[in-house]
Amino acid sequence: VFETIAIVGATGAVGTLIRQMLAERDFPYQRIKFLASARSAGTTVEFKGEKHPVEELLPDAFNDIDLAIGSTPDEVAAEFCPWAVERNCVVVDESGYWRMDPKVPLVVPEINPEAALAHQGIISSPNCSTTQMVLAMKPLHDAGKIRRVIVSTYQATSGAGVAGQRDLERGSRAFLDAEDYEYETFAHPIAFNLIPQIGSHKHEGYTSEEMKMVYETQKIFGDDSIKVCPTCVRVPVSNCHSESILVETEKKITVDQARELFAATPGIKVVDDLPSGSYPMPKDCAGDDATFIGRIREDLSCDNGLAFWCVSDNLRKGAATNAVQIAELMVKNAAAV
Ligand code: 2RA
Repeated sequence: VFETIAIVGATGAVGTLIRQMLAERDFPYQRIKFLASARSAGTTVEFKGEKHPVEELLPDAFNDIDLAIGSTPDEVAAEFCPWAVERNCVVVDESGYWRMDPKVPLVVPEINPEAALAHQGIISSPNCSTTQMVLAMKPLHDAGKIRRVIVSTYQATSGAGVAGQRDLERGSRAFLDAEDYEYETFAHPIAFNLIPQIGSHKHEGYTSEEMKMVYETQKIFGDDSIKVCPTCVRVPVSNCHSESILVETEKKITVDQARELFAATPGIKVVDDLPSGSYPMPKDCAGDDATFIGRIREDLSCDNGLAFWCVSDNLRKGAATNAVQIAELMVKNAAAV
């Protein structure tokens, strides 16, 4: 339905996954373009077994593009999305820049697909730590209305890009060899350490990453009464964010009910058998589009509380997969008009 599509930021880690997914999922299009910064323009990328030129991200590149999927730094998205919209190109944007703009829907297709219909040219995909949490919250909210969430994240270095992963690998080697290592990405060593700060100070002692989890959750559910208290921590894991989540609901949900509700939710896989040591771990979830849930139990500290553990590949459902799913939704919506 969209004749010409484009990937903006086609050479980055998420852009590379988006390319793979469009090919794997047989995304419909007649022409495809790959755009990136001047630094990457002139190089080539692989797509469906062929090499394609990378074009420079300039306003006129959007003249003939109908749908773009963007994964770029915020400041790049701030600039290129209006170029696209002015030229009647719909953008699915993976950056953080537009997410809280009231004119921009923030969409997780399993939760609020209808929000995408009201777009004015830009549709945002949430931050990775939010996406896996809201997906886990969705069936519990539908069944018992969530009042409050307390979440602690264990976020992988891939969330800080390829340089973040490189820092973990090289920093670990240097640590073991008792050598010095200058970190490129992190303000403190990530090897053999935890860093309880992701992003900058944003609001009353909370970081920007933490406040994303508050604001984006309320926007996606369209419900400002859901209270979220997050602590976001960078951990020495290369890929897949993990989250310890406690939810308090208005109506009681038992552990068995919660397990059934999670299992019946598209996009969620339950791995939950403590006696046999079976629960989601980053090493097992990387490369999968699902959000994994385990360690489901009652919160012993309140009446209507549930506690669980949630792991998801932050580059997939937390980024590329959700963006491609939104693009698929746009194709379906356009076909239905
Ligand atoms: C991180 N959530 O993990 C960020 C990436 N968007 O740093």
